[in-house]
Amino acid sequence: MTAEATPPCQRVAFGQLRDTLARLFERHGTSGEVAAILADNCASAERDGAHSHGVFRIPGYLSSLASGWVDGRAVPEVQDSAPGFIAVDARNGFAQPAYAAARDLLVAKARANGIALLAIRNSHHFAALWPDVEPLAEQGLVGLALVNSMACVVPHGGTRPLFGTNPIAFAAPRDGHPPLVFDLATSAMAHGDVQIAAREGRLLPPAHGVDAAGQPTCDPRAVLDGGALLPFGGHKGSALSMMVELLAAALTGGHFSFDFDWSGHPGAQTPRTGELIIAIDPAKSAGRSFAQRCNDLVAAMADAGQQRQPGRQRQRQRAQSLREGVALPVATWAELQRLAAA
Ligand code: NDP
Ligand code: PYC
Repeated sequence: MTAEATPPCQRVAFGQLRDTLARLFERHGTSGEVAAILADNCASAERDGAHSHGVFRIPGYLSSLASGWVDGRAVPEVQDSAPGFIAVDARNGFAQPAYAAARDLLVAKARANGIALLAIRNSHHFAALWPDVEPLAEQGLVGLALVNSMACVVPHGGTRPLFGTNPIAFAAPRDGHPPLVFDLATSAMAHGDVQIAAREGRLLPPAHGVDAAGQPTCDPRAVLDGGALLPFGGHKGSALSMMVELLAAALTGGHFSFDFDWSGHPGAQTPRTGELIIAIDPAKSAGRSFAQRCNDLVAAMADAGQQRQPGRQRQRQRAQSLREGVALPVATWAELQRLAAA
């Protein structure tokens, strides 16, 4: 396998990228409101260097929209179920507009009660998860989000794919610093990164995937072509992935990663599942300032020799992109502009 040479890049202002993506989504079947939300999400991922969920995902979004599998004009239905529980039916639309429709209520309930849950069902999440929790921490809340996806991960010791790549994202406020955020797939690798490795002609690290016969492989094409990923960390990642299926699907009323059928919609790529978001107000704690204690922990981790805090690389990339523009391959930017005009 020979790796492709890096293509020539150019810098595009974040706002210009976001506006172009908004036009693109709207031209390809979403409402203006949904287009603005998806565009901001996708441009933010590209800005922060989260390449597996930035503009790389655009063909998948458009293919799903064109197939009729997802409704880009869906208007979510918000149900105020209990003092600490909100349920949203995304009505077969994207998860982010469903979240946007209930976000203020989630924050208000978390502040009033100390904790609140937002259970989104009948939704499509095709994006990075950190945008769903980072803004909560910027408002002083602790945020936790879980989403399940499509069956492409073999449970530990199993023989066929069942779980999704099922990410978990967490954000905590810090005193005088940007929030502490992590966002990780519970599979050994995100499915998007397998696709990028295949496109770029790179091998996967050992013990990440199996081929269609269930044999270990480092060939990303073999993983994509009937093979599967493994959970990260053996039985431990597998248990976390199981938890995500239960909380993001069973608790919300969404589909498990293995029980939606998109075979009638050739071209469908966005998983139709669910998402659970939990917001906690640390001001309700009787302890010292949570945000200060978060700083204490980060300092102790650095003191213990940890060189890189989760989320730090993404924040650095964001700062550079906002200063210099978002780096995009010249051909990719031209294609995005073409699609936005088409
Ligand atoms: P990574 O393994 O790249 O990163 C996981 C986390 O670990 C990040 O918070 C990252 O911080 C941090 N990190 C990475 N390397 C180090 C290090 N050396 N030391 C300390 N911290 C580190 O993420 P994944 O590949 O697992 O996931 C990529 C994206 O894919 C996520 O945004 C996820 O939400 C998305 N995804 C979405 C799915 C969906 O269904 N919508 C399904 C699966 C994945 P930093 O950000 O600063 O690099
Ligand atoms: O990268 O694993 C992934 C993924 C699945 C759905 C959206 N992203």
